[in-house]
Amino acid sequence: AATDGQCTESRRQKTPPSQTQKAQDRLMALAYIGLGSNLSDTVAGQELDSRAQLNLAIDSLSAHPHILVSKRSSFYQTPAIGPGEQPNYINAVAQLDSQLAPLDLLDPLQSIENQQGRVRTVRWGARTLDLDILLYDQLIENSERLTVPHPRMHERGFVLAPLSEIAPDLCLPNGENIQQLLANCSMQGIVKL
Ligand code: A4P
Ligand code: MG
Repeated sequence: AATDGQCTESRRQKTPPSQTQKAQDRLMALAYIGLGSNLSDTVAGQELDSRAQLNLAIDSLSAHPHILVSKRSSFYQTPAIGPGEQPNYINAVAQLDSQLAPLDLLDPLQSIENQQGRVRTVRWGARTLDLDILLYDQLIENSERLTVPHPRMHERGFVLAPLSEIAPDLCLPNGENIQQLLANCSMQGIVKL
């Protein structure tokens, strides 16, 4: 449907790929979460590198009673965008099926960030774990706590590469399709692991 770079129909997947107890037959929203880390941290006495941070975050999301992690991308090593010298990031994207309303989904994401030693100092500074809601169905929201779609996702290779891996036909609410965005953004320094 997307030959001219625009999307004419929503490609929202109505049935999650694996029907678990959690999914049952309630109405599910499909959300995409961006995961990023460029610092190690010590969690419960164990030193976790960036990959381990992302794995632990995905495990914590899966353990939530109202979240089903239905897809996850590969990990990507990406050069940091932000101030000063920073280590490379590890980035990934997960697809979630959930009945949680957008702000109710943000709460567990922020508590997982906090559990994993997230300290907020400078904007775009190095971090142990960042969990962003990239998309929530075809919702457009601009409120104090939440902007969806994520306002910078369309220009960032570290988001678009893993997102297109798990959702190659995805359309944004403004009609842009992911292949078009991907073709127009820089992949310099991004390595699929
Ligand atoms: N918030 C608003 N919308 C959202 C959303 N869609 N998802 C609010 C999550 N949170 C959202 O977030 C600040 C506030 O944004 C939250 O309280 C929430 O209510 P934060 O995580 O504390 O701050 P941040 O992530 O430093 O800010 P920001 O502006 O979201 O940063 P970005 O744009 O996400 O950039 N380079 C590489 N290679 N890889 C990365 O992953 N990430 C960043 C962060 C910079 N450079 C990077 C990467
Ligand atoms: Mg964030």
